[in-house]
Amino acid sequence: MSTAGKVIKCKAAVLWEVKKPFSIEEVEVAPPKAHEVRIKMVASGVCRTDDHVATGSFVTPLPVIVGHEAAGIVESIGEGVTAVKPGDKVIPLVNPQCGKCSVCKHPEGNLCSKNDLSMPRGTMQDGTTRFTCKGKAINHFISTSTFTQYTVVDEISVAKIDPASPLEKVCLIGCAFSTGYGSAVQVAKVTPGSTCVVFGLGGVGLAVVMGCKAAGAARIIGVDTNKDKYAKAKQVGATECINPKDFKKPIHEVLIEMSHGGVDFSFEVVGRLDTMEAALACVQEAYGISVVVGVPPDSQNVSVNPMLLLTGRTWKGAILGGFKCKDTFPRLVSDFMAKKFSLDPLISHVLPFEKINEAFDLLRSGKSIRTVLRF
Ligand code: COD
Ligand code: ZN
Ligand code: ZN
Repeated sequence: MSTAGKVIKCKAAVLWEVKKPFSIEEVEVAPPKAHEVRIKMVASGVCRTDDHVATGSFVTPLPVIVGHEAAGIVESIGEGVTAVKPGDKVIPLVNPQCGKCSVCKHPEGNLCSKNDLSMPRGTMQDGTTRFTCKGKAINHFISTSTFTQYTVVDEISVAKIDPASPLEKVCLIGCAFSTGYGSAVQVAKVTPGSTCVVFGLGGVGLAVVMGCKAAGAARIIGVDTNKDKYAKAKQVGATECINPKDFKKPIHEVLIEMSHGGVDFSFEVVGRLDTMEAALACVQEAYGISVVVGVPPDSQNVSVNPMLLLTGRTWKGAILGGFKCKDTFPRLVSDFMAKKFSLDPLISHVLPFEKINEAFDLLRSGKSIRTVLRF
């Protein structure tokens, strides 16, 4: 029996309060309104940004259904939807692409003015929610909300992908993979034969290494304080790995020496101010490019000597690898299907959706790279 046009009762992980576990509840998911799409979830990765909501360091209206790195199948569509139809495989988009705002029309930049990231409202574009639990409206999260068997997103926040793609893998294209890979190929625009440095070899850092390799970098130096991260980094393309604790000199000086005058590209994928400064200082002074990928601690500033920039360095950053997601995600899925890169190195655990709190324990203890929840 078709569920189109009807309220769907299903299970979702609701975060009622910060610093509390997720609670698996029965929720009601309203049918999609005009220009909206209801999606049956198949797989969702667990990202640190979801945890930042749970700990209270990313503020978005509560109660909420978080989760944003996912893939699923369109269950039904609202009036006027043309981009997808029921049965299509899709990835929900943290960064919508309305196609009309100044950012969408600009060749660079991807933070569409319709995003719910910069000042989260926790709703659909029309300002209302589609989730109800125990008679209470439950908020959406950054245009996606994927820790639920069914979600509703705006048409501008969904990308149709290859019908043959394995959703339990390509869900990572929704965040971790694209964030890292895009930082190398789209934001830094790494060039063949170049020398790159990646600070932080977690899941996102590994995806940066993959991007540097795909772009043809000759040398990819991984920097991490945890030696256990080196084997996997080398497996995906790092040519050498170093530990700042092994040197008396500041790490940027070590890197300048190793590269005979400064590296071509550096990436900060830790989320610390001192590594951001080191990443900027280690690039070649006249043409080096440094990209901030990690989210810095709330309300803290770096202190940088402007001379570092005056000589010619470029300092940049971007959300989700700078990709215009609606245009790019289908292409990334095709590249994955064509075996241009593998997502397996990023997936350390696969768990049933109901074990979501276990997945967060794995993340917090540093035991997982990415856990994929299956529905
Ligand atoms: N020097 C070098 N490495 C260090 C240091 C240090 N001083 N301190 C810690 N590290 C290492 C850790 O050992 C670890 O290996 C790595 O840094 C960090 O990895 P993880 O696993 O904690 O984190 P990731 O890879 O999942 O990524 C987290 C980011 C730090 C990148 C985080 O800020 C983020 O997810 N940013 C993405 C921003 C974005 O675009 N978001 C879009 C929507 S979510
Ligand atoms: Zn836009
Ligand atoms: Zn994320």
